[in-house]
Amino acid sequence: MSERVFGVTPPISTALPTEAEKRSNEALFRELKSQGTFETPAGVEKRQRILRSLEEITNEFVRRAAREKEPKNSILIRDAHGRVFTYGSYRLGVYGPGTDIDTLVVAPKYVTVDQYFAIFPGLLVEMAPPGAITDLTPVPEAFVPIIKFEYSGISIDLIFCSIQTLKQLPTEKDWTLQDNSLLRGLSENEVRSLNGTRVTDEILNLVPEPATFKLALRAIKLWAQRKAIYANIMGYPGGVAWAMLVARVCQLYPKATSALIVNKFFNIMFKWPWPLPVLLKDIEYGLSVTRMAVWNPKLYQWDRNHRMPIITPAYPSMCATHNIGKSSMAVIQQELSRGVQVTEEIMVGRRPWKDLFSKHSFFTTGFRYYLTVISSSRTKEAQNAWSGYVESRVRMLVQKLEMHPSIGLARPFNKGYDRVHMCKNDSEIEEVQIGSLKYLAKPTDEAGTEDTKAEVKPETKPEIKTEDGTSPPVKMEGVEKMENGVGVKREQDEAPVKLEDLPKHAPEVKIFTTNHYIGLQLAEGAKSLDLSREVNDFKAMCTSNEAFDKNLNFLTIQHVKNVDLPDDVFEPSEVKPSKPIKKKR
Ligand code: 3AT
Ligand code: MN
Ligand code: MN
Repeated sequence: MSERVFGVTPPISTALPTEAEKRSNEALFRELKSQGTFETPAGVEKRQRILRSLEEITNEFVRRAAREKEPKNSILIRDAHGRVFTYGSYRLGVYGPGTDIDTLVVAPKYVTVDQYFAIFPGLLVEMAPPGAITDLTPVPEAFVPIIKFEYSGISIDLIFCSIQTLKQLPTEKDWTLQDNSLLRGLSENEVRSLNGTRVTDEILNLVPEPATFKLALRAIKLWAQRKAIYANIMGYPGGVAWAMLVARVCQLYPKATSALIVNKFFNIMFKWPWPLPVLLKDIEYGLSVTRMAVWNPKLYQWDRNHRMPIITPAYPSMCATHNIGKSSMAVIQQELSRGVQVTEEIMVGRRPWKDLFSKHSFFTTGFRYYLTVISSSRTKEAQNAWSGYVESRVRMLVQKLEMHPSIGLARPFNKGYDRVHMCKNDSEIEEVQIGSLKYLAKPTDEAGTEDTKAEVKPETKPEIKTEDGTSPPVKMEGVEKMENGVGVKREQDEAPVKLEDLPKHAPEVKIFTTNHYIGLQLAEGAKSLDLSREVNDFKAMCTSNEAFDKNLNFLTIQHVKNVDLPDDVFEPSEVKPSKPIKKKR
């Protein structure tokens, strides 16, 4: 009897689960349920309805495109149809109540991306139930062109690709995008669009038991989110990378329960001999359907720089973790090692699964010193674009900081904090731009304050810790300082406008800010820290980009001591670091 071997090596163990492992698995399932990671049955059904509707809209879109292309070709028009695929967490079957549906519209060769942006948005509004489509945002200039919207309250990321080898798409229900020749004639960005689905499909094909994989991945995703090490853009693994790591462990233990997979995940990944890549199958080289480079450290110096390479299985294979830097790798390793300890105890019944999902201590006890990158704008739209750009650059600042001899670790928090402020005059605006939280809008002042990107889930009781007392305070130079959440004004700033100079009932102006926090650990023996070069280089890089409009946008980098962190980064159950009480002698 021969069984299919999944993966590039034989399995480590094919042992069947023990009774204790089965019980632990049930406990894990219950914990993930009570943590609210599963979508409700009604939500599941709603998502299926939305996808059916998107299929209809897609077919109508392709018909219209066919009519534009060949108005006299009635057969082409009659048979014209598109196909809808999903990718991301929805396709992997690990979505929760709040997550989006990542969706791909596939069309025959003659349909252009221009038609997609010209026709699809209007058709959506026309064909969906009245009022169902909100926040419709086409982004044609994105790396992967995308239409974003909410459909009956569910966010949809809709991307597009037309297949250059097909004038009519197959109608078989089980048609997939697996065939490499479908990539023929596509641009790099179009290959990227197709590969979201091709990669998730391959991952599911390459694990022995998809259901086991999914539950284990849910656990790992929740763990990584709680530890703030989930976010490709900030230099941590994203959803696809975590999925591939879990899939690899599933290959090595084909008969194991999800609970054991989670435990083995920590053991194997903590000891993984990086930069040995994690592969789900052998990389396919030498196909010539696209000119895109396949990940190959033997050939490309760039690929040799990847610290924790996790390689996508679908051709052309790429590294999903090229963003991981020195500090984020150190943080990931530390969390993996804690994961080993905790899950070892969980597996022998000495601790509950809940303990694996306790929240990070990034703000509570993690650091004494932080940098915060504050992007701000005068309108919400301007801020969406500007903060998005700045967010994508924070990694570069982290990289510069990591090279500084006095810095041991520069850990970016994985999410930004969005805030809205109401200002009465230019002086207040300037204060807000450099970090003041004095003019925060009340939640009633309008949308914006509630959509802080960071997750808010009350968690475990934090340890109370103030000054560690071992290292003397460090003098920080080159970065503006923030105290009690208020930026210290620079000397060259003009005198603030006096109240009597203002017109009565001055109209209030909204200012939108996004803060990214970077926790700093100093190198041994470091006494002072001059970050002016790193900070100035970073500011210059960002403000010289076309994303920056000096009339609308502003950028500053401040340093914040733990005791001066703003209240809203803490949850009610957390204790904010406080200044040590000086004893009277
Ligand atoms: P959620 O459950 O939605 O939080 P997810 O894994 O579905 O997790 P996303 O919806 O953010 O994550 O992304 C789905 C996929 O889309 C992952 C990646 O292949 C692609 N993707 C997302 N953002 C980007 C990006 N900025 N650049 C390139 N690809 C991206
Ligand atoms: Mn998603
Ligand atoms: Mn998405």
